[in-house]
Amino acid sequence: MPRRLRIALVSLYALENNGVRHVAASLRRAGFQVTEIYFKDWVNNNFPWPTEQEVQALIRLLRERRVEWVGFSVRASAFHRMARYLTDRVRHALRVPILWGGMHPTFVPDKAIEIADAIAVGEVDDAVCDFFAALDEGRDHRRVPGFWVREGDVVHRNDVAPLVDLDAIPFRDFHTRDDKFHIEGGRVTVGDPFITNPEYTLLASRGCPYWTCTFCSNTLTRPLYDGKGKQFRIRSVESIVSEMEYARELCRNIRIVRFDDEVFPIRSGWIDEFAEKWPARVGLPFEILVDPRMVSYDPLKKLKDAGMRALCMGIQANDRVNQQFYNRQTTNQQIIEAQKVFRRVGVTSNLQIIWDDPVSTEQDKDELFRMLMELERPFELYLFGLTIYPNTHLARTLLREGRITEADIEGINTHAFEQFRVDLSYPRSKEDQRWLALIVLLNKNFLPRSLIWKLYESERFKRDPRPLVAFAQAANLVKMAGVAGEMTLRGEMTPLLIKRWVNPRSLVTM
Ligand code: B12
Repeated sequence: MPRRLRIALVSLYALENNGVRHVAASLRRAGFQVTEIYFKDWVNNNFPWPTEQEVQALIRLLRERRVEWVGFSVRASAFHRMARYLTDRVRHALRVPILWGGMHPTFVPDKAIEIADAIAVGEVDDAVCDFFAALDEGRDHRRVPGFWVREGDVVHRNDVAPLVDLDAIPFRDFHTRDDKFHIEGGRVTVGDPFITNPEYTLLASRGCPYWTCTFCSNTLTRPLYDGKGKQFRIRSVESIVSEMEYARELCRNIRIVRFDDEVFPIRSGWIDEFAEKWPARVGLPFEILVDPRMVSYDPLKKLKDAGMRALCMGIQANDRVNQQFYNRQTTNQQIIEAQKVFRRVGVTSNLQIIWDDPVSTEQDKDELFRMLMELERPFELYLFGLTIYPNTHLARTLLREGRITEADIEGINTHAFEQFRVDLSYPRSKEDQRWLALIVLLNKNFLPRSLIWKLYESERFKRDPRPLVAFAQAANLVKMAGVAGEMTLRGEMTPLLIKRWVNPRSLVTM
């Protein structure tokens, strides 16, 4: 049924934004006129404040499109202040109501509703159509599940909407052209800014089978949906393969597919079907994310034969910190064994570590280093800085124990903008500089392990780690050049990728 209401959805600093594309696709299917706006993109560890030119471009575009409701997708809490600023500017210029959706309003609905006129809490692929249909038909929109609505000082708080059936919602829209815009540096470009990207990202599931990791959003969404059905939902293989057939028609440059699931759904029947249909009907290399607890040879070998090129696995920290602080019941031994499996399967493994936590002792760091030294080479290492998201189990515990204040929590803090990926030149204690330099060096295949042990034992670098850090920076650059070369040969290197990752003020470690 055709609808009159004109809606804009704005993605903040993310050209990918699954959330915006899903909501846009659902609304378009329900007959609404939707304008998708991709407002700026991210650069590793650098999220500059919007310029006046960019704000004006946004306002002009919304005015030209005669938009009646503006929805901001506030995925990460660090964007809270930018979202607030843009909300104020758009509201002042156009006098239209503003809706916020995404993980941030889901994390802190009480704070978000003080700023926006309405917020979406949790998944709303279906509910968003109910919300706007009520408005379109002049019915009461204040009682729609999944939404909170503010009228002056009164807030109407509704329960979350039912979790969606992943096979029933539409694919993210890549076919609409004229309704999509990208704003960057005051320039407005028409069309989907991600359609030419060589990497296509998608989710095979929503939710997480483990959900206990204290730093993660799942410790928060799980209680939100308690008693409301199964939260970890896996798409059918048919739905995934059909999406890829649809996407390949439109995104002509796809070279690699990345599954962004919390963990890839490794279930025996499902993997068999995937391993059969993916190579036959998609045939593109792909990457997945796994947890040490689910690693075994057979399913990974099937995935490798189906085209899996690489996988990511979170190590995070050593046994003690993982178990006591992050509530991840994994062991060092499991991680060592998992890496052996990856080597047997012959798949590239990207192992991830979280640094900058407030509890790891020198002994924990030493144990982590020794465990990493035991891992069978080759492997890639991605170092992340711990970010404390509001309302997570981690934030609540650290606040209760008096180890942090509200100012350390993302939203007021913007850690994700500064040290999302660890940069060796960021100011840290001399001990941490030494550990990080050693960790950066230990997976470089061109450096023998015996050399790393010598560097580790050196008393000189314990006193002054600066030469070691400089050496690690140089080794890191050599590694980066190698990776860039390989990607160029595979046709995966693009100006967008260079812009995002080559931030000379904050070199990413790899
Ligand atoms: C995949 C992913 C990414 C991918 C995104 C790929 C893509 N194609 O979109 C990449 C790697 C790019 C990414 C980047 C970042 N991410 Co991320 N990401 C995720 C992950 C694992 C899934 C997100 C997803 O796609 N979900 C599926 C979609 C459909 O759900 P959704 O986005 O929540 O959208 C639904 C609703 O929220 C709502 N909705 C969303 N927007 C809107 C807007 C309106 C108007 C309405 C009405 C509704 C609505 O409707 C949607 C459909 O139901 C989540 C964890 C999680 N489980 O959510 C973390 C997560 C969202 N990311 C997080 C963070 C911190 C980041 C980064 C800041 C990291 C960084 N420094 O680079 C950036 C931010 C980029 C940005 N500018 O937003 C945190 C945010 C926590 C917080 N409170 O701050 C999360 C929650 C992970 C965590 N640690 O717990 N991320």
